[in-house]
Amino acid sequence: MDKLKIAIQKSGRLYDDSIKLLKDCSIEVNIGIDKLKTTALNFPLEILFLRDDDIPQYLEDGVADIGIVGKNVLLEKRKKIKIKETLGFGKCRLAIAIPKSLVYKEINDLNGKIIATSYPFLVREFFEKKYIKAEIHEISGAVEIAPGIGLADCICDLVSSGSTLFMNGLKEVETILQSEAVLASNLHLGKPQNIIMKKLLFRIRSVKKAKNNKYILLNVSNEHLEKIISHLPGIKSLVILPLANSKCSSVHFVVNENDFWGIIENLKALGAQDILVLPIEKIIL
Ligand code: PRT
Ligand code: ZN
Repeated sequence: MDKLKIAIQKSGRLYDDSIKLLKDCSIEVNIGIDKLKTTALNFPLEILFLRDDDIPQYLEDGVADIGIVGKNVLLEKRKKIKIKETLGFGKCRLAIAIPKSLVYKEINDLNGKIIATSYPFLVREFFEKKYIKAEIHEISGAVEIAPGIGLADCICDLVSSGSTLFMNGLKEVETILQSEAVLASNLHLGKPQNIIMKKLLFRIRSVKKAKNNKYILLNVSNEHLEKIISHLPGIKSLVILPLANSKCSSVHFVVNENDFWGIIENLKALGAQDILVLPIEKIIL
């Protein structure tokens, strides 16, 4: 049977969320001890476990058909592959940081500096765009200690909470890239692989959409019903049902996570009662 080969990180920050994404898509995976590759039990998918830095090359070469990798790695490696979907996890930013004690007014302050990074291509590209002339030192790990040991004046590295920079006496001054995990694909997928990828993308999008939404059920006395409805503009899938108590109705709708608290506070003030908030597993569009 035709299968789609997906590359995911063998271990590290993207591993758990990548496995969870497959699980949320109802794809069952048995992970053995050697963990080099495995086959999904109920979907035509073969899973290859690789170092994240190697995934773009394997995608370009067609060793894997699709892969989950940080946008930062994907853009740094400059392989001929295509981003199919952003995945909403592994969020971080690629940022330039300098010692806290230094005064920083503008980007020109970076002229003539030595910068340590594991992302030489993205840093060079950024400096060229900004007409900055700086010396780039490529190093592969523990970039944050470079200024402290006199290896560089400043660094460019991934930041999420900012605590690594803080602990090393550094401050963020420029953001080069906002990054998150993406699903990328080989440019020349075979027809069967393309069909399977589309099925997988359909599931991923349904899971993503569901994560950003909540299902709300509330009760309201009929005298407040009009007002409640008028405060739900643009809400799709609005359902109004009579209750056994004929003076009250039940109102059901789906709301985006970002609008959730604002809408609920308003509705409560307008007389909504017994508000139930339910997570949605999938939204099939
Ligand atoms: O072994 P392999 O090569 O596969 O893994 P790796 O060690 O190269 O990568 P890994 O697992 O550390 O990161 C994988 C991906 O996770 C990265 O390519 C990013 O896309 C994403 N990601 C998200 C991060 C971070 N957040 C992150 N904070 N990757 C690294 N960091 C590091 C950063 O380099 C710095 O050392 O965490 C530190 C900063 O974190 P804060 O929270 O202190 O700011
Ligand atoms: Zn890596």
